[in-house]
Amino acid sequence: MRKGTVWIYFVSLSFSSLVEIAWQVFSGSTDVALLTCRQDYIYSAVFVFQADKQEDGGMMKTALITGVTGQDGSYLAELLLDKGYKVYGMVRRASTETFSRISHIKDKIELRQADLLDELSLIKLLEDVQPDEIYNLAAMSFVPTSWDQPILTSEFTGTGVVRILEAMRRVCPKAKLYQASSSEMFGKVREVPQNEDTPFYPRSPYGVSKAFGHYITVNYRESYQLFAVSGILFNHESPRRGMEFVTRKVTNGAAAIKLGLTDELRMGNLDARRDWGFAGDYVEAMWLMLQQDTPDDFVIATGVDHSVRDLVVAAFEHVDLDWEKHVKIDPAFIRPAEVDLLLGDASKAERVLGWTPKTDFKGLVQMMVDADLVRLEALKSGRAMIG
Ligand code: G4F
Repeated sequence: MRKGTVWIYFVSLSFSSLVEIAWQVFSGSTDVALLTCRQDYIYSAVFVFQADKQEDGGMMKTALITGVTGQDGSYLAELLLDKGYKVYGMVRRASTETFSRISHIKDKIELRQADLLDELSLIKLLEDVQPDEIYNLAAMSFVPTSWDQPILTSEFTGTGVVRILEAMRRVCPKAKLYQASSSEMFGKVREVPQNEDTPFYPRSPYGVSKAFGHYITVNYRESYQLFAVSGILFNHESPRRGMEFVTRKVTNGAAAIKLGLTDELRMGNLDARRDWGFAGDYVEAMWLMLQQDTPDDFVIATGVDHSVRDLVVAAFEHVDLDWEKHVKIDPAFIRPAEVDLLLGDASKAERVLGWTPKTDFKGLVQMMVDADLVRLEALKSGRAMIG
């Protein structure tokens, strides 16, 4: 449904005025819904529909983001607001929900409660919001936790996708849906680098659940002709990354040691290799996927891999510390099954979407260490801390 304002005018019109209005309607400069006639004049109730417009004169689009409080959700909400979207964020009614990442834009977006575990809540949400674009970013996203809570992970990260697709099919089949798929689906990789045709071999309940979410998105696209796409994003990080993920753990650790707040950083497997990019760059690719004429899936990556050890070296070097004096290996952080190497080939995204990453590995690590230094310095000196 189009969004906008309906203006109602009661006027008497001559025949020539009526012709003028009719011309405007057919030329698309306005929408007039109803005219009624009486005697030799035409007494008209004119319903004029004025569609919401963006600053550039285009139609204002409505987007719904699930997982809006997360790293990607917050960057995507900023991007869509900049582009003139009306942005709705779906939040769960959970006592652990944190709003710190969107506190700076909370007045500009509308938060609505619904839950990927509750189909009816999703149907009601889509009926209320009538989105043009849906970005399904919500998931249980920390890989180690998926071994502790495999069933809950499969409900949120896997079955949750079919719930939102089913709600979209019933309520707004003309909307466009972005599904956040993950390079974790490649797991024990079948080829290097990985592209859209590389077979999956997930190595965790999280990866298995994401593979289900990916395939059900493709299946609904092919079965019901929905505009539903899957973005296979490789690891993407930022100063808003959760502390449990390896990049943030390392940048926060290096900053804390530099400031004398601690002396040690306990780590797991330093040999694992990842293709790390900046989350702010990657949300642009999500948006571009929904601006295409035909739905398709894309790998989003930098095409450069580094080891966890490289990450540690880069972070500690940035604050002039010798990492070997501070980093200890702790078996508690070794996973039951490891993904040794992820390296993406995003050439299709470059060719079709015109997307390339803007931030390299060194720039990303330095940005994150610097942000942690600022935050921890404020904490150390007793000033208020957010994030
Ligand atoms: O930062 P991580 O926890 O990310 P992981 O497992 O690659 O998953 C992330 O990226 C995926 C995209 O490929 C997303 F789908 C997913 O939601 C998440 O965002 O771990 C990266 C690597 C692993 O090999 C891990 O074993 O770092 C290794 N590592 C070594 N020591 C550690 C640690 N990881 C964590 N979290 N903590 C450590 O102490």
